[in-house]
Amino acid sequence: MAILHTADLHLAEDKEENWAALDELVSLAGAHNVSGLVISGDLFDHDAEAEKLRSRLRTSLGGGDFQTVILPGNHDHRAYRSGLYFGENVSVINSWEEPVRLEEAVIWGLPYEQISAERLVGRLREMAARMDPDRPNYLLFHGELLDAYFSREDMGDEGSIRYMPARLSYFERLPLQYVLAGHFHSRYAGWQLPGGGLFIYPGSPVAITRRETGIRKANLVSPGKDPLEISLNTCHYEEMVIDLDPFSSESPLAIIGRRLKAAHRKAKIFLTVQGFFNGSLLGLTERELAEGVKSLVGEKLAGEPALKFYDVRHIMEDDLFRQFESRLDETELTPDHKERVKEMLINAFRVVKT
Ligand SMILES: [Mn+2]
Repeated sequence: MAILHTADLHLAEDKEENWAALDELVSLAGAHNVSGLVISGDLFDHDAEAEKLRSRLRTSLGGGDFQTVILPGNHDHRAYRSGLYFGENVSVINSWEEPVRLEEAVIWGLPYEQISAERLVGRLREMAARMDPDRPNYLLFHGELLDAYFSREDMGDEGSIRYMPARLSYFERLPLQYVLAGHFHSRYAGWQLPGGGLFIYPGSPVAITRRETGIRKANLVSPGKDPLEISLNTCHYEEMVIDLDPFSSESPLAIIGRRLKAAHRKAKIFLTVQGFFNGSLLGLTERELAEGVKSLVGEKLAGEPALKFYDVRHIMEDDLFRQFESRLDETELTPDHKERVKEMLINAFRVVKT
C-alpha cells in the first residue's frame, strides 16, 4: 500500500503552473499505483480561492483510482466547512478525532489551528491513546518543526507568526510509521522520530517563492521500504552564475545561450554574468554584451539578469601587464596556476589604474 505525499500547492485562480503541478502529482499517483495521495496543508493559497476553485479541483482529482486525503493548512483552514464536496474519493481531515482509513492503514491529521505547545502535546497524548499500535498509523501535520532550525523564508512568505510549532519529542509516544508534514517549502527533508518512524517534509511541489530553487520533489512511502524522493517535472527557480574568462576567445553570449538551453525545461532562472572579459579579443564592448544578454533571455529568465562583468582590455593591453604575462608564461607553473596568477594580476591592475 503506497502513499504519495505532497503539501503546499497554494492553488490560486491565476496560477496555471500550480495547477499543472497538481496534474503531475495525480498522474504520478496513478503511475505508482498508490492507494492514497495525501496533501498535508495549504492546497489552496487562500480560503477565498477555495470557494472559487472547488469545481476545478473536483475535475483535477476526479480521474484517479486512489483516495485523496486533504489536511487544512494555515493558508486554507477556513475553506473546508463540513458538507462541501471536493471530489469523488476525496476526504478532508477536519478533526483530529476522525482519521481516514486507507486499506489497512489509518491516516490521522491535525487540521491547522493556532494552538499552544501544551495543548498540542495534550492532544497528541489523547490521539496516542486512540491509535491501534498493530495498524500502520500515519499522521498529517502542517506546521513548523522547531528541531529543524529553518529560516522564515523557508516556509514561503509567512511573516513572523509561528505556525503550529512542534518538536520531534512531541510525537514520541505515538505508534507512527510517518509524520507526513507540510509548511516547509524549500526542499525535501526528513528526521527520525524518537519513538520510531520518520517525520518528512516533501517541500513545495512547485516553486512558490524565489527561495524554492532546484527540482521539486514529492514523497512516496510504502510499507517495509525507505521513503522515496520523486523528482517532479514542475516549475522551479534556479540560480545560474556564468563566470567569464578574460583569456577565452569564445563568445560569452554563446556560452550563456548554451547554459540556458541546457537548463531544465521548467526552470525559471536567476542569471548572473560576472568576471572579466577581453573586449578587444572578442570584438565586444560592455554595452554590447549587456544588450546581448538582455536579448537572449526570453521566457526562461525569472527576472532581470545581474550584469556584474567588466571589460578589462585596457589592462590586458597595458605594456606592463604584457611584460608580466610573458615572464609568467616562461615559468614552469601549470596552465591552471598561470591563469590564477594572471587573474590576480588583473585585479591588482584594476586597483592601481582606477
Ligand atoms: Mn503553510
